[in-house]
Amino acid sequence: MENRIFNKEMECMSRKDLESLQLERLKALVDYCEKNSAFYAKRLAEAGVTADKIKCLSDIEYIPYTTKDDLRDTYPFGMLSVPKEKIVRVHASSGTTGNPTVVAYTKEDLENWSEQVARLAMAAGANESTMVQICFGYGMFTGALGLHYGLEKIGATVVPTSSGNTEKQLKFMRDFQTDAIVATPSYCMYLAEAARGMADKYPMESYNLKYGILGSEGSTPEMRAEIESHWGNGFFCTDNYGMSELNGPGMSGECMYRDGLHINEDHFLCEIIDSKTLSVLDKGSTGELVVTNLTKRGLPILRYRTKDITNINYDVCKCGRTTARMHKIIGRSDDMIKVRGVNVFPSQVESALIGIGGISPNYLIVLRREGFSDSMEVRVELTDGSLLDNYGELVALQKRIHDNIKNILGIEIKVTLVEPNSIERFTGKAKRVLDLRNENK
Ligand code: DLL
Repeated sequence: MENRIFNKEMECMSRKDLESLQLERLKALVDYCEKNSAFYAKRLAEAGVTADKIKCLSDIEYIPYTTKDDLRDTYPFGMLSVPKEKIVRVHASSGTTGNPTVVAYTKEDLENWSEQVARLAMAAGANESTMVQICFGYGMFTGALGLHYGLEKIGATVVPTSSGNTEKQLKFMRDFQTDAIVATPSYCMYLAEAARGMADKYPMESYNLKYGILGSEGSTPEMRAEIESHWGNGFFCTDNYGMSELNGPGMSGECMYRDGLHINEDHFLCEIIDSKTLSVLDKGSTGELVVTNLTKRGLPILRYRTKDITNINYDVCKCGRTTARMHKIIGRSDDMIKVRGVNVFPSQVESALIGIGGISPNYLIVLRREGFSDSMEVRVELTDGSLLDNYGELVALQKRIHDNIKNILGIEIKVTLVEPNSIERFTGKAKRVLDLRNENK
């Protein structure tokens, strides 16, 4: 894979120059928020912060954190900093109870976003002669359109197949001789497995896939190795991180050396904090990632608590980029799980069970990797064991629970009704998720 850099000036800047650019952008952002955002003007005034108070990067600590709840509480447009007519795109997070988190972009925000994604896509191996199939679902999710415009910016040929329709995906891959795929690691694996299943008709050599720009969910090194060996022919994949609140994909991604995810630091100022004490930790420590989007204007984000756990390495990479690299996501400081690319909170399952007679509030979510895709089973306890003998009633109850949960999460699940008192009880925090996805790997 060739080592090409999309924006050398920004990606290979000296740390001193980068930090002064970040400081300049941070001051401008605080000033902008004071003047244009009713939400932040109030927050900043309460904390006694003005742009003049920011004299060095660590002065960011004067600024209060922003959380997902802030976005939900101000749903849909309470955090906009421009009149609505200046907004040219809106996205929203997947699968949340109550109000989703809505994010909005001005024209300038979209240009910055495409630039951020273009840099990471090139770091991942794409260039103007790449034909790339985007297998993320097009829609309110940021993954597909984010990669789409970033890849077009570098001149790659985008094939917007979206997710699903496996046979068609594979047909296009063979017929177009697609070079690269954009997908979640699990969908990439699923496609590889499906391709192998048809190998008697279409041998693996009929594909030309060279690399995968993967992201939106984590993958262990073992899983990555398995995906690569399933595609074979030297297939190589990189990990890409982002979140809707921070534009979407484009925040960080791996280069060919795969030794951490390069952060677009001229746009994203990162801190690592202790999730319990909320204090900022020393450079190199592991903790919760907090990000300020220095250039976002439609819906600015100051010190956003991502709840994702990682650490940041500031050494210069072998690829020549000077941008810091974050470790692959190690975990979450809350209980969010990602299932087939969708964000799921156990509390959503809980809310789906409320009001249904004949079941107790005890449930267990069991996650498995089945046929290289995630499967989610929800075990729910009956209050009356005799129901187990009444097939008709049991099936009706199961269907009601299934439909309630599916409506809220938007993904297919399996519901299993179990005997009274058969789900483990906890004296402390209940463990509601049994994640078996990396077992036997
Ligand atoms: O998943 C944005 C994205 C799309 C990133 C495509 C990369 C590629 P959300 O749907 O808002 O946005 O989900 C954000 O997903 O807080 C992490 O917990 C998780 N996540 C995203 N990328 C990774 C990754 C998009 N590479 C949430 N590794 C984040 C592990 C990831 N977790």
